[in-house]
Amino acid sequence: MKPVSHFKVNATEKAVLVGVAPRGTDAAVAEEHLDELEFLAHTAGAGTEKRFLQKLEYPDPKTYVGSGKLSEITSYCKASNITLVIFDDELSPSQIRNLEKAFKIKVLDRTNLILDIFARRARTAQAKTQVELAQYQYLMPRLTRMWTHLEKQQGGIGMRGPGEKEIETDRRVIRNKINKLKEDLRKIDRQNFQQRKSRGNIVRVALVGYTNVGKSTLMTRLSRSEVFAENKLFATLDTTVRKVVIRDIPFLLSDTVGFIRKLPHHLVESFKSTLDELRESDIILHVIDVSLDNFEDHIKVVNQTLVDIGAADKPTMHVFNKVDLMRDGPDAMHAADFRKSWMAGSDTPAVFISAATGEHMDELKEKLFEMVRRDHMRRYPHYLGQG
Ligand SMILES: Nc1nc2c(ncn2[C@@H]2O[C@H](COP(=O)(O)OP(=O)(O)OP(=O)(O)O)[C@@H](O)[C@H]2O)c(=O)[nH]1
Ligand SMILES: [Mg+2]
Repeated sequence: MKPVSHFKVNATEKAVLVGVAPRGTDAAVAEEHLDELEFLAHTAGAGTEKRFLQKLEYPDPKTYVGSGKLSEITSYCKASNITLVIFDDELSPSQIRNLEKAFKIKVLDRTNLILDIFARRARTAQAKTQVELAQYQYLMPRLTRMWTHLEKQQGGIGMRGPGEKEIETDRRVIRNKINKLKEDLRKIDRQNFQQRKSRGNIVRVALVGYTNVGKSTLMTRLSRSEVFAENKLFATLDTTVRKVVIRDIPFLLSDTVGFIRKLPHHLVESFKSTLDELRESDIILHVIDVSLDNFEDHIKVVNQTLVDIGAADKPTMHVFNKVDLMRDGPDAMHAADFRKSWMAGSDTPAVFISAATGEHMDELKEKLFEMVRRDHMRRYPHYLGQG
């Protein structure tokens, strides 16, 4: 049994997006959140036709949006042959049920969309196992719905809905599957732990940041070897580690999965071993796409995620990337001002670079060298490096 086949996004899918924003939310911010949801939908392969945004303090517990909005969306979907409705939050099992009843087409929530992208992106056994675990954990409380779906698809003899017995059997199958995946992950963990131990006492630097900010592009530039980069969300899921030498000091540089707001908690849990690399690193290079209007929100999301996974409070450098996109016009002025005020207002070292063009890479290397050297000297007090 494959976990999310019912939720998969097809290339021909015509989708609408639905979000709620508490009253008082800046309209531009609310739109940015839907922009991101649209980018996720495109990454998963769906075309998006329209977005619906409702101002609500909290999503409605029964139907996410209010009844007026619900009928507006229903009529639009019918009139425009929409096949999929995507919501910007994780929906409860009963919300999904109610919404599907109202729309009579497929409903997908943010978590499911992200899981779908992760499932496509996973390459190594570790990433595949981690995604599959998160998928089954998401599926477990939504099992009733899956059965109803299956019946509909198979013509639904009797159309009575599933018997409790069948759901129980299915729950048991999934519970066993979850245990098996956890056991597989423990094995992979042990191997990784041994591998990390055998690397010796070398300084470890981790690239972290919001998804699509340019971590892999920077990794390629620093390590002079190709690392997969793409203008899609979550291009990287697996951790890549490369040995880099600046002047005469070697260190290990790792590139790993990017963060996003409302990262599904099942994913964070099941990606524990991937995130070990971050937890165990000595220095963090926090990469930021400074060309985005909302990059300061992204910084907050990343910092909070680092706290959540227990990887905060490490020596950190802010790497403001993609400055090449801000070179002209008012943007350039803004960039210069911003740079000045940021440097004055923050204790964290910062550089402004373009990983794509290589601008200011020397400055980055210089500052990184100093950070690595400090750590290296602590480990090897008698080491006589230059610098
Ligand atoms: N203009 C410009 N584009 C860049 C720069 N750095 C990266 N990009 C582009 O931004 C996109 C994302 O780059 P990646 O290196 O894949 O980003 P990432 O942070 O590894 O993304 P995920 O692995 O998906 O989280 C790609 O299309 C890159 O070519 C830059 O300095 N300037
Ligand atoms: Mg990447």
